[in-house]
Amino acid sequence: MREFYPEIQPYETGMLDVGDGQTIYWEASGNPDGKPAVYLHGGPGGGSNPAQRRVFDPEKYRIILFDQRGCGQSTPHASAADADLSTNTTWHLVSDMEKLREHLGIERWLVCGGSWGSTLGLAYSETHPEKVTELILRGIFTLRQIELDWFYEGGAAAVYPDLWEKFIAPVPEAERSHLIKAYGRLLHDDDKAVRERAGIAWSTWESSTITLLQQPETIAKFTEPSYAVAFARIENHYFQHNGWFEPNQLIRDSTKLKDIPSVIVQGRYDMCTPAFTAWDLHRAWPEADFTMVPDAGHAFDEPGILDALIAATDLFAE
Ligand code: STX
Repeated sequence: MREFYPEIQPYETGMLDVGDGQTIYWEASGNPDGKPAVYLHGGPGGGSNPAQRRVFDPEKYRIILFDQRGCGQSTPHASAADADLSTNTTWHLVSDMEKLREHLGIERWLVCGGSWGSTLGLAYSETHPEKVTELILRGIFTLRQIELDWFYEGGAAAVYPDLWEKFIAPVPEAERSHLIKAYGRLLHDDDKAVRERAGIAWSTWESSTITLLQQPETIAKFTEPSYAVAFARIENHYFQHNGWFEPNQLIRDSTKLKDIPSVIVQGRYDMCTPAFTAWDLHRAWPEADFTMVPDAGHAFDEPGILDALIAATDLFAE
C-alpha cells in the first residue's frame, strides 16, 4: 500500500482577485520546475487541506492547491452573517481556475480531485479539455438529483438510521419532505444559533459518513462552527441549483475527455457518493482507467483509495 508523501510546506502562496469582490487563496509546493498539477478540494465549500499536497511526488510535481470561493482562506468567507453567494457557482469556479492557471504562467496542468473535486474537475475539463494533461478523479459526484436524494433526502438513512435521526433533528417535521430546501432556510436564519446548529448538524452528517469507520478527529475538524456554516451553506446553495448543470450533463459530455489520459478511483462502500455514479461515468467514458476499491468508503485518505491515487500520480509523473 502506498502511503502519503512526506509533509511539505508551500514555497509560495498568494491571494488572487477573481472579480465580484472575491479573492481566492492559492499555494504552490513541491518542485517549482516540476510538472504542474492542481488539486480540487471537496464540498463544495470544504477548503483545501495540507494533506492534499502529499498525494504528489514533491520532486516531480509543482503542486497547486487553492480554496474555492467563500471557503478556507478565500474571502469573503461564506460563514459571514451577510454572506452573498450569488456569484458563487460552478461556472465561476471554472473561470477562477483559468484565472489562476494564467496567473501562475501554467500552460496545461494535471487535474486531480475527489468528490465535489471530481465534479469540478469534470466541469473544468469538459470546458477546457486542451488545458488538461491528465485527469485523476475519485469518489465520483455529478450532482444529479438521484445523488442528492441519496445522501441528503433519505437514501443513506437505510445504512445510517442513527446518524440520520441527528441530521433531520434541526428541521421542523412539516419541512422534512424537502430537507435541502429546509436547511437552506435554517442556514440563513437571522439567529446565529439557528444557523450554527444547522451547519453543525449538516457537517456532522457528512463527516461521519465519508469514512468506512467513523473518525472522531475528522468529525471534530469539520464541525467547528464557522467552518461548518460555510461548508453547509455553500454545499446547500450548489445543491439547490443542481450545480447549474443540465440533467446528466457531466456524464453526457465525458465524450469530450476521451483523448485525456485519465484515472477514476471509487470506493465500493462510499456512502456519500455511491458507486453507481462512477459506474455510469465509466460506461460513458470507457477510455478512462477505472478502479473500484473493494474495501473503502469515500474519503481520499482511506487506504485503498490513497494507494490508487498515488499510483496514478506516480504513473503520470513520468
Ligand atoms: N459532498 C461531498 C464532498 O465533496 C457532497 C465532501 N464531503 N465532505 C468533504 O467533501 C470534506 C472532506 C471537505 C468535509
